[in-house]
Amino acid sequence: MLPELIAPPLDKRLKVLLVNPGPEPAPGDRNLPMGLLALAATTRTEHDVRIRDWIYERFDDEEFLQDIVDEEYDVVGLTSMTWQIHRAYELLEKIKKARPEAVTIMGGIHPSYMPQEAFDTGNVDFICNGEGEATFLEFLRVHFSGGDVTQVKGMWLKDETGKAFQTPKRELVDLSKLPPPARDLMPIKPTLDDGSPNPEFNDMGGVMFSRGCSANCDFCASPTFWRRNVRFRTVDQMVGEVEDIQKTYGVSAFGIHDDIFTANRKVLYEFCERVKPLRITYTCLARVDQMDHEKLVKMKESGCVLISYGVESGNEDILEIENKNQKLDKVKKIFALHNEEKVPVCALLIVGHIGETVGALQDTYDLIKEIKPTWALCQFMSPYPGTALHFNGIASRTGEVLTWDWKDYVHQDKPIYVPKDLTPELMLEWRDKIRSLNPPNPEVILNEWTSTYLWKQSAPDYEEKTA
Ligand code: B12
Ligand code: SF4
Repeated sequence: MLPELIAPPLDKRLKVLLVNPGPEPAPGDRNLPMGLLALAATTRTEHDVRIRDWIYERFDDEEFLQDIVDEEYDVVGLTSMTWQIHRAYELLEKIKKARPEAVTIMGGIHPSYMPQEAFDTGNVDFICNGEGEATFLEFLRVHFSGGDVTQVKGMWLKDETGKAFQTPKRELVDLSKLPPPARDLMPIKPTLDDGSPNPEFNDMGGVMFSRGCSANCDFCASPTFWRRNVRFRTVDQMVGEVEDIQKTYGVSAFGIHDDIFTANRKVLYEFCERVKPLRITYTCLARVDQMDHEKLVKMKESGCVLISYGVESGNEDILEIENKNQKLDKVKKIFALHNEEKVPVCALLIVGHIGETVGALQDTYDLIKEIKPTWALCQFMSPYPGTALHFNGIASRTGEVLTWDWKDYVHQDKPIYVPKDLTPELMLEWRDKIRSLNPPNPEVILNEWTSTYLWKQSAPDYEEKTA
């Protein structure tokens, strides 16, 4: 299944707990923790794995800790993006106190880039650096057989003084060799207490068919994390997962979370052809330079009801400074195609670009008025770990970073980074001005990623399709 690992399987199954610590990214916003589900799928081939997810369970910390003690887990692993990290550290402190015998390991984008910060909490034993499937399985084999973990590629370890050091990078895995994500381990009950169907089951339609993006935008962590290497699962795997979700959970609305779902024409067309008879609806992300009329029509015919594009800014100089490699003519062309074909389209925008001026913000405003997206989502630029903005120090050189307290990175309700020619007040004013171009429906804007509301609105035959 995976490339050969440096140690043989253990002769016992470990008890492994994988945790999504929360908090919720925005009120009511939930998404399957796809990294943990992928990790659990390979790990359970050798160990007993359970997933706990605060976002879905809202567990009481005391009950959660008591369960860890009662179940006597050997390993507790937490995932974390930057906006979750304060909650992850809080939980880890409690876990270490409640069950010091358990090995604690972190993974995900934040600890991969901020290992020293994580080790300095005193509650993190090991960190998985980057893609987890092969690294975690190999780590468990080596550590629990008393082997030398410095030989395990893809790890952050700490020396006797507590200083973080990394083992060599691990080769990325062949996605066609991985089992489907372990959705069945999600702690979501099929029905509510009153016996009615649990609406959270709709989230089971969150899927990821590829990893990586070939572009290199300064504000994105994907290029470093996935090394600009775009890998797809096979179309058999993609369609099989769709069918399985439909059959098991009765869900026919899918959110495809790949960085650029349209990157491979052959894979895309085969997928479209094969899902057409399944009568699903789906949303996805793409780049305008990875889209054209033929792709759009095929996608529409196969059930695509929304595509979101990183439009980012209406000023080409800004796009160039930040390595977006995107031309406004192409943006205009693709949005016109969407409006012609009546496929809803979302423009993802950022306020507070490097070098942004009021004039450049006006350009963005004018662009949105011209291209008429179904709606525009507008966020503040933030120097997330893993982005060039953070690790190359670009943010600090080109403006002021108002806070490095990761808690402030959760809700995105105020500016975090302010470029030289702007002020926080101007950024708020322009964010609201751009947002005001949206239809006045906050429900749609808040739940863009997961809302079946949107799909119902945009696909008039939705009820019929899913009946
Ligand atoms: C889907 C997604 C979301 C979803 C939810 C994700 C979730 N499941 O909870 C939503 C839409 C909510 C979301 C929101 C945001 N996201 Co987001 N998101 C993604 C996306 C596209 C995919 C995540 C994913 O599932 N990856 C696939 C899995 C396989 O990878 P993974 O989770 O990293 O897991 C692997 C390894 O990390 C490791 N691993 C992970 N956990 C663990 C744990 C252990 C114990 C071990 C051993 C290993 C391990 O093994 C896994 C399998 O290989 C990524 C980009 C990307 N392509 O990864 C951005 C990304 C993670 N998001 C990002 C950002 C910035 C955000 C936002 C802050 C955006 C914003 N500006 O508002 C918001 C959140 C806050 C808010 N206010 O809303 C950044 C993260 C940067 C950072 N340093 O944290 C990314 C990298 C994109 C980017 N532009 O740079 N996001
Ligand atoms: S912002 Fe989008 S296009 Fe740019 S590197 Fe990230 S995923 Fe790729």
